[in-house]
Amino acid sequence: MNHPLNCDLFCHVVDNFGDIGVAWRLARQLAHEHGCVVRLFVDDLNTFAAICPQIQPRMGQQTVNSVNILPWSRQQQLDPGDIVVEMFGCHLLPGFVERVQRVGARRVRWVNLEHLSAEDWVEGTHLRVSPQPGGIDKLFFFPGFTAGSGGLLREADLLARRAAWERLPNARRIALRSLGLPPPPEHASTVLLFSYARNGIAPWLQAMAAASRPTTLWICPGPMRAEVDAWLSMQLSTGQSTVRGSLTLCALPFVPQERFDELLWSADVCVVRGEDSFVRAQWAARPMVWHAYPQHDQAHLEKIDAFLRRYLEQAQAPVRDAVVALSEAWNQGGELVPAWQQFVSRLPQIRAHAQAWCERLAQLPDLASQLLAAVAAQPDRQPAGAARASAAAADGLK
Ligand code: TRH
Repeated sequence: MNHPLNCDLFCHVVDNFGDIGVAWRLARQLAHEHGCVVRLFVDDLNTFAAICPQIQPRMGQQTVNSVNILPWSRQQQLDPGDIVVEMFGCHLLPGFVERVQRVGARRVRWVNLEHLSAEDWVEGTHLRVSPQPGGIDKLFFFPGFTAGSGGLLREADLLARRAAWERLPNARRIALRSLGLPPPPEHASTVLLFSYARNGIAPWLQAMAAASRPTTLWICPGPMRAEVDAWLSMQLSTGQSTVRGSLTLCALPFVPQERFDELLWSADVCVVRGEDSFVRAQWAARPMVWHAYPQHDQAHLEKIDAFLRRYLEQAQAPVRDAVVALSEAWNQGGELVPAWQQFVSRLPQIRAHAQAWCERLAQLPDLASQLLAAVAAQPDRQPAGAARASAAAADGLK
C-alpha cells in the first residue's frame, strides 16, 4: 500500500479520564509509529483538555501531535477512513454508520476496541467478527495480557525512555521540580495515590505517620483528596505539602498525560486505577496496588482475581501473599494497615517481581501493531483513501 492508512477513532467519555486516556495514546501511536492519518472524534473535549492541555475545547477542529481532533458531531459530515475504531463499544451516529455500511467491507474495516481484562474468555472472543447490515463485519478486538489477546498499548521507545530516565542522576528531583513539586525528604519512600474513593484510609495514614521510616504520599486530584483532608482536618490545596510525623503529604496537580509516567517512575509504590494508569504502572515496573473500577454486580472482583492469577503466576509465595493481601484490602474495604506493612516489608522482592513481569509483558507485540495487523489480515479490503483517489481520478476522466 503506498498511501498512509486513514484511521478514525471514536471516543465517548463515560466518566473520568481512562476512555480518552486510552484513545489519545492509541491515536498518537498510530500517527507517530505507523504513519497513519488519524482523526479522533471525541464527545467531551473538556475532559480531553485535562490530560492534554493543548486541546482547546471550543475549537471545531484542531491538530495536536499530528492527530486531527474533531468534535463528535463532525462524523455527520464526513466519510469514513480505512479503519473505523469504536473505543469501548461507543455507538456511532446513525448517519456515519450508514456511510460505513454504504462504502462497505471492500473499503472500510470496522473495529470495536474493548475494555482490558485478564479473564480467560478474552482469548476466545478476541478477533471475533459480527456481521452488520450492509454486508460489513465488525471486528471485536480485546486488549489483554497474553499472546492470544490484543496486547497492551506500549510505545516502541517506552522502556528505553524509562531506563534512560532511571540512569539520570537526580531524575526524580528534576521531574518533580519541573512539575512545580518539592522533592521528597532524603531516604523517604514515595507513594503515588491515584485511586477511586475508598473509605477508611485514616488508620493507613496514621500508620505511615507513626512509622520509623519517612514516607511521602503524592495525592493525585480525585476523590481521595477529601479522605486525606478529613484526616488532616485541613484542606490541602494543589501543590501544597504538609507533614504529620514521618508522613509528608503532597497534593499533586493534574499533570499532562505525557508527564504522568514520570510520576509513576518517581514512586516506590503506585496506587493506580481503571485501565490506563494500571497499565502504565506495569510498564513503570513499580510495585503497585490496582484499584479496579467498581461495578455494581461486583464483576470487577473477577477481573482482579484473573489479573492477579497471571501477574503472580511466577511469583514467590511471600510476594504473592503480600500483593494479594493488599489488593483485597484496598478493593474490598478491608483493614489496610497489616496488609500495607506486609507489602512494604517485601518491597525489594515485589519490585524485582514487577520488573520481571514488565519484561515478560514486553515480549508480546503491542496493541497498536496488533490492531493494524488484525485489520490487514481481514480479507477483501480496498483502502478508502485509495478508493477516494481512484474515484477522484475517475471523476477527472469524465
Ligand atoms: O480515570 P480512570 O478511572 O478512567 C477509566 C474511566 O472511568 C472509564 O470509564 C473506565 O472504563 C475505566 O477507567 C476502567 O482511570 P485510568 O484508566 O487510569 O485513566 C486515567 C488517565 O488519566 C490516564 O490516561 C492517566 C491520566 N492522568 C494524567 O494524564 N494526569 C494525571 O495527573 C493523572 C492522575 C492521570
